[in-house]
Amino acid sequence: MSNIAIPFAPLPRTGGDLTGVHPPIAIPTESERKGLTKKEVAADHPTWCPGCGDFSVLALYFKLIEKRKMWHEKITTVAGIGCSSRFPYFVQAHGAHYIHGRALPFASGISLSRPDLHVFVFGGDGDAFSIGGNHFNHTARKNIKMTYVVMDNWVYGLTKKQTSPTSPLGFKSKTDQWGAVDYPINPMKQAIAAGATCVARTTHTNPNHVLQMMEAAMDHEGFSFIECLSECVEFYEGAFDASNPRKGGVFNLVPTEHDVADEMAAYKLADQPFPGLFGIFYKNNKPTKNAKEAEINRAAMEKTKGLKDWEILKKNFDR
Ligand SMILES: Cc1ncc(C[n+]2csc(CCOP(=O)(O)OP(=O)(O)O)c2C)c(N)n1
Ligand code: SF4
Ligand SMILES: [Mg+2]
Repeated sequence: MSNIAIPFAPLPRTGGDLTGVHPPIAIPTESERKGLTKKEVAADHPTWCPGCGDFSVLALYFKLIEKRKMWHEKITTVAGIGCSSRFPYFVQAHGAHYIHGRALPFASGISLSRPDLHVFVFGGDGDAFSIGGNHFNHTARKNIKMTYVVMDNWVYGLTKKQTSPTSPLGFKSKTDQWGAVDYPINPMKQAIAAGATCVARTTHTNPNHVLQMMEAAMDHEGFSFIECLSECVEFYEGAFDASNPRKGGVFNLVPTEHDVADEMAAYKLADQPFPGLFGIFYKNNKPTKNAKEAEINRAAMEKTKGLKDWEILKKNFDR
C-alpha cells in the first residue's frame, strides 16, 4: 500500500517481439477510450468497519469515475487524516493521504498548477472544521476549483470517539464524558459564509443523490463543498436515523422553487433543524483564483514574449 499510486490503464498492443525492444503501442484517442470500470479504479480493499457509511461514498466516487469516463491520469484524490481520509488509498489513481487538516492547501497547489484536472478532496468533520478550519475558510474564499466532500459522522472516528465540531450538544464521548457542552457548527452555514460557490448536502444512505451532488459539484467552476452525512457505526451508531426513511426518518429535498443564487435563502435552508434538507443550497459563478492567476501568467508571458530566460533575468536585475 503506498500513498501515491501512479498506475497506467492497460493499452492495446499492436505487435512486438521478444528482442527487448519496446513494441509499438497504439494510443487510443480520447473518443476511442472507454470509461474505467470499478475493477480498474479500485485499489486496496477498504479497511473501514463493516457498515461504515464511508463505503457508500467510495462506491459512488467509483460510479462517478465510470459514468463520467475519467481516466487514471485525470483523477486526483486528496485527503487529510481520519477514517474518511483513508479514501485515496482505495482509489487506483493519483492522490495523497496528506496531513491532518492540511488536505486543502495541498489540493490547492494541484488545482492551480493543473487546469486539466478536477481535484476531489475527501475528509472528516474533524479534519475539515477543527484542525483544518482555517484552511477550509481560506480555500473557500479564494474560490479555488475543486470539490471538497466532508464525510460528516459527528465524531472523531479514527481516534475512537472524541467530540468533533459537529457533535450535537450532550453527545457523550471520551473528551466529554458528561455530554458535549460546546455548540456545534453548522457546516452548510459555515461554507456559505466562507465564500464557497457551490454548497450541497447529501447522505450516504441515498446513493443516487450522492452521485447527483458529486456530478453537480464536479461540473461547478469553483470551490464546491458537499456535506455528506456518513454514519460511524462504531462510535455514533444511529446518528442519522432521522434522515433515513428506512429507519423511520425523512429525506426531504431542497424545494424546487428555491433560488440557489439567493445567499440569504440558502442560510435559511441551512438553519432548519436536523434532519434538514438535501440538495444544492447555494451556487454562484464568481471567477475562480485559477482563472485570475492564469490571466496574470498570460499577461506576464505576453510582456516577455520572445525573450530567453537569461534575458528576462537580466531585465529584472537591471530594474
Ligand atoms: C496534527 C494531528 N493532530 C491530531 C491527530 C490525531 N487525529 C487523527 S484523525 C483525527 C480526527 C479524525 O476525525 P475526523 O476528521 O472527523 O475523521 P473520521 O475519522 O471521523 O472520519 C485526529 C484528532 C493527527 N493525526 N495529527
Ligand atoms: S470507526 Fe467509524 S468512521 Fe471509522 S471506519 Fe469504523 S465505522 Fe467508519
Ligand atoms: Mg468524523
